[in-house]
Amino acid sequence: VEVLKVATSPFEGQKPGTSGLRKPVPVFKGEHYAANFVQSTLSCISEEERKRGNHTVVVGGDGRYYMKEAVQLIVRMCAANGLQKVIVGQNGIFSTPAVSCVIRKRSAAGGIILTASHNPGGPNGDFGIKYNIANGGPAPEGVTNAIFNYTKTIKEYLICPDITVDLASLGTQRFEVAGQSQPFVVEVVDSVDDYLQMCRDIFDFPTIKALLATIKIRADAMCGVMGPYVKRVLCQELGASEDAAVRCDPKDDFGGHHPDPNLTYAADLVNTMKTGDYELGVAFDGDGDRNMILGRGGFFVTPSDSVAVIAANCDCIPYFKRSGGAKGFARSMPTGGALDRVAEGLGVPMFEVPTGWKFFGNLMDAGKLSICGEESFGTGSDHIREKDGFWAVMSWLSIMAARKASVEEIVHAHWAKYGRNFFTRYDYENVDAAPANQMMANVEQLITAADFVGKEFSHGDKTYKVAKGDNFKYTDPIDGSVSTKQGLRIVFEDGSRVIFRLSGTGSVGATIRMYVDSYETDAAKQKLDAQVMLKPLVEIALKLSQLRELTGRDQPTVIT
Ligand code: VG1
Ligand code: CO
Repeated sequence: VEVLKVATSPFEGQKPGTSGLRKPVPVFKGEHYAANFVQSTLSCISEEERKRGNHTVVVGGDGRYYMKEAVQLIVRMCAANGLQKVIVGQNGIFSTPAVSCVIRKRSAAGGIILTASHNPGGPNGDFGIKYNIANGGPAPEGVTNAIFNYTKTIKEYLICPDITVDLASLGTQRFEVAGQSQPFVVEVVDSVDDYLQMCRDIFDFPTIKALLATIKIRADAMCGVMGPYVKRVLCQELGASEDAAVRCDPKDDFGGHHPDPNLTYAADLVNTMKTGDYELGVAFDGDGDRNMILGRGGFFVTPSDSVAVIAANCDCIPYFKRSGGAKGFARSMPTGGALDRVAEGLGVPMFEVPTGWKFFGNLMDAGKLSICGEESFGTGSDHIREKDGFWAVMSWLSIMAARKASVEEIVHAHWAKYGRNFFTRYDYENVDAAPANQMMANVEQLITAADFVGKEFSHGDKTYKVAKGDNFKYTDPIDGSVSTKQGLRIVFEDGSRVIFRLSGTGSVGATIRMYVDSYETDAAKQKLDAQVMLKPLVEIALKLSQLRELTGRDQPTVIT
């Protein structure tokens, strides 16, 4: 096949956000739009990285609308750009954690993941392209900045338009590319196999299987990529009952819903759990890196608690037991502080990084981090370099089996031992950008003013005194790289925190996130409702930011 050089010109705004480039499908479908970004990505893989990575790139995505076209485009461009091999999931399907797993297992140079995660899909939904590096993790900022800079000056891209891959058939397809000494190889692999093998190494299947013979689980894939993984691993391998798998047929528009595992968008699961028929309810996002954990009756485990519970009980998981326990824990800055208490209790080092999984990778590669999480339903470990929804579920099953306890009992025992961090996040989606930016600017000015520390804020009978206000700045302890402006943070003297951030995963307008975290040792108060407990701080935060006044939004779109 011939290699074609296509003339193009830059598009504005091809800057990868918190997790790749995400835009509405019609934007990606525009002439040259996706090709420009793919060329910029491929051009940023150095000769040395290609060599070390066996000239191989892994490609796959969450099944959303436009994914198959994008896979063909990427294969054509990889061939034209001198890569020797592409490994792609059958029908283009790979969960995000599966791509991370396959990159590592096959020692590839990197991977290209086609997903906009929890954003809705379909012809008018979102699409996304994300590059992961050889360690299996999201490209760090140095790489995403290089890609962005390339998109600003791109003049041409390389493509082999005559290559079309049969994505349905497992096995190897070869293409002779003009001017290249070796054939270009595309290997279509089963979407689940490598991931399943990895799970076998991490967890004890017989133990989990025995547990699932006695309790019922309900797993909602929200019509995203996780359907095949749930059916194969949870049902076929581990014997979960037939009615365990719900919405497990991937749809390119996710059935018209937000494939986002939280109390709002996975309300069906919550209602099913309220029947009391199931001991464990779990949901995943479109690309399978997020998870929600519910106990019988719909008992909700906040993600900040979930990672803390897994960390505290990691001796129930063979992968950690083998290596003599955890090396370190980490959470993103806005995530509730429950994990910090566990780190303290176990004498394990603790790290706080900016929002986004890419910041955990260096610590893991350096052998300093084993278990980490984000409040945004992301939980994971150093078995791969992405958050991993299914891993979180398997971890919970392992703990339930070892402790012989229910989800609720495990969480209550955890609070009794470590105290409880109450946590909530308010999302204001699709706000006009101007007032959102104005609000952030105002808050930053207020909280970084010289007289802010020591100020007191009251609501009802609660008063909080400011200990610190800043715009979070992170220096990577491994490579020294600095990331600034990672969220406006107000810390009060009792350790309670209020944080404001603008989302970096939306595709239109602005999304404001407001996070509130507060620690409670009083056992009598630990079982109270988080919204009730955090009400004073929420009101203080809304008032000092003037969020309602500036955005015109009385209520958030989503509360978690
Ligand atoms: C959000 C979450 C963040 C997460 C990111 C990617 O980012 O807050 O914690 O890492 O999504 O997750 P933002 O910038 O919108 O707050 V996923 O599952 O969308 O890849
Ligand atoms: Co996701």
